Amino acid sequence: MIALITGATSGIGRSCAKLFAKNNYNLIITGRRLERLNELKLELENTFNIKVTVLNFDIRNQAEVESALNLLSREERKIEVLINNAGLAAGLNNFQNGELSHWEQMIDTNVKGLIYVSKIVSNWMIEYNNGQIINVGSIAGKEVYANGNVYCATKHAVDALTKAMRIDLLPHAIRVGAVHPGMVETEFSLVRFEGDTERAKKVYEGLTPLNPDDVAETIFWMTSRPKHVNINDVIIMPSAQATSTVSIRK
Ligand code: NDP
Ligand code: 8X3
Repeated sequence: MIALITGATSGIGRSCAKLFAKNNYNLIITGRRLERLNELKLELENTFNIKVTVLNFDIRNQAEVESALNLLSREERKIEVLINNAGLAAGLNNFQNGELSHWEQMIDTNVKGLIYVSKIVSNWMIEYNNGQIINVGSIAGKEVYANGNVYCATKHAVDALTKAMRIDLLPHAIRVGAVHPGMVETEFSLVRFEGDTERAKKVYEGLTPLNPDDVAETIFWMTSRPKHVNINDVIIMPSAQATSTVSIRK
């Protein structure tokens, strides 16, 4: 069994890599930080008796995505599970003051990157008449919150794409679903606030956020259902968070 996980250098993607490795999947892991990918490969291959293939690319660059995926052997292309996880939020500004470069980065990563990878991998899945795709959306793909504008739009697009892919891939027995988390403590806020650790810490102050393993376990559960069962959609929130903007803090 092979799982391809995008954005495995950190957070939810890294947790998925560990959990799927523990469950005997061979892995294809991707990201821009090559050193982290190689460290993870070494750790997982030494701990579990599995094979890990590292693909180092910027998901925003279609040519890079294509040539990296084309490096995979015929055997490695038999991907059973694709986890479209790579993504980010950049900034938290109202629309009128938003930065175009942030918006482009989010659209190019969260939407276009997901499309580039999925187009290639879904065609391999069609060839083998087998496969499951899990998209990592967000509660921001279900609700819009103040200053979330373009990040929310990209995650609404992930929600729409999940539904569209499920319809189009139905004749090929490819299952498609999404997981939409609320607050998860990863490098997400550090990235969003461009390395401002104090501001990032404040996001999770006074409540217990999800941890990346909580989300990985949900994704693994979705992929370990029997073949006749597809989990279309899961929203997973910290117990202390009711909506994007309503949470209870001590
Ligand atoms: P992290 O910042 O910890 O991880 C993000 C991952 O995405 C990294 O592995 C990063 O790899 C990869 N990535 C980002 N940009 C690119 C790029 N241009 N090319 C290739 N890979 C890229 O955040 P999370 O684990 O929290 O985020 C994972 C997903 O979960 C995202 O889609 C995010 O939107 C979503 N999410 C997160 C929530 C949260 O509160 N944390 C809540 C809801 C959804 P590298 O930098 O090495 O390229
Ligand atoms: C990340 C969760 O609420 O910060 O997708 O948008 S939120």
